[in-house]
Amino acid sequence: MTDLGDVRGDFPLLGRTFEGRPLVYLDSAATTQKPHRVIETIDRYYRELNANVHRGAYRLSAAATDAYEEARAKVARFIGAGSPEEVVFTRGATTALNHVAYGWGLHRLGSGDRILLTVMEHHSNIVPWQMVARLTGAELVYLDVDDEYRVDLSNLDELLDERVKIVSVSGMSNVTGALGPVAELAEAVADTEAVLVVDGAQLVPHAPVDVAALGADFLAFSGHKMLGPTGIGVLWGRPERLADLEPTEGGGEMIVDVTLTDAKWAPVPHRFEAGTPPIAQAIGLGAAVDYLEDLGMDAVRAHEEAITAYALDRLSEIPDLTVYGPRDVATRGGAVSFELGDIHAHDLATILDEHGVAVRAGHHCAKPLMRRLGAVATTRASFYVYNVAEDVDRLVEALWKAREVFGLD
Ligand code: C6P
Repeated sequence: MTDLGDVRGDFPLLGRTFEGRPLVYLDSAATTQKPHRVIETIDRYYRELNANVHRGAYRLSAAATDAYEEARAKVARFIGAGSPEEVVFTRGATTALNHVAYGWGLHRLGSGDRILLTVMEHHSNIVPWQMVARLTGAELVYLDVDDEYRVDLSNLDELLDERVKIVSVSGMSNVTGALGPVAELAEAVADTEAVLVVDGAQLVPHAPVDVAALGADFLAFSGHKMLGPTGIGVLWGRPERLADLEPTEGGGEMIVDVTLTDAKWAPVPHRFEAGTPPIAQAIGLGAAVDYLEDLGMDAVRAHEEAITAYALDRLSEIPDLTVYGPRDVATRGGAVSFELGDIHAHDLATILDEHGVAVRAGHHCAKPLMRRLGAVATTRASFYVYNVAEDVDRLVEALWKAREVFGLD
């Protein structure tokens, strides 16, 4: 199935059993498991390196600062950024998107302006824009999805007029798995005044991303969805965009001078990192990036296509099962949402859990998309580097059991 080899042994949690059954972890779109290398890096940081960064005049603090800045450089290299200064550490993708909404949108939008989104977005790429629209009088407009669950670009020319100042799109849906039309939007936006923001929370962990070729102005993603710890994420921005972005949080670390009435911002990216940053988490993310680079992101993507194709095939054997997502694996990632007859998504997830299969159920923080799909809730299996064909087989077996339990036969 894969060029990755069997990496499961690198992930201690995957050795857990539930009532004698080995865990089948199919919720990596929510958060991924962590390899030894990440866990050990964080452990070592607290044992050997712990000190605050950018402050202390002593060697331990200098070493912690070096490790923190080295993690920034690793992330920059991983996404093809021109320099580490293009990488802002945040709490996660959500915080990164809020930085752009409040640091860019709030200062530039006004009544008559528009923000163009898609109905496929996660709440993190809708709600901050709604909040800023409320404050500025700007209006939200949306691209729809088509019958294949892809963003429908047929009325893009009509919607993308001079009123649109921000376009923000997901690189990959956490519900349907559909890839977002980033390249198409980048091309369209290039002729306008609008900036393009990409929510890369699901894209960056699962496919090679090169910001030099992406055509975006800003890219947001989360460390915990790419084998790193929670509490760390990234906002990448083009240097000229970051230079014009306003900080949204004030405090220590983000200034070069403060008087009783005024403050002068520190250079980018530090002006966006007020307060003590998530040091151990950033260093842990650096270790996750090392691990993914060793696997190779092309191989990660190839594995995802293979396991998703296998899952879609096997799921098609089950009567009454509806998959909400594209069939062609070249146009999608490994988040597979489905409904089984009229079984409620949560009931189904509970039965799957009884068989050791961990999946997510609900609206997946994408209520507008769920409404558009006509589903109140779906059950979602999502795959990552450590999933193997047997995991899919266990899911399918458990779904047959669920059919029995709910009398679907
Ligand atoms: N989706 C899921 O189970 P944070 O919570 O900041 O790390 O990531 C937010 C986010 C933004 N965009 C997309 C496309 C996402 O999938 C997520 C997180 C998780 O699908 C939790 S709701």
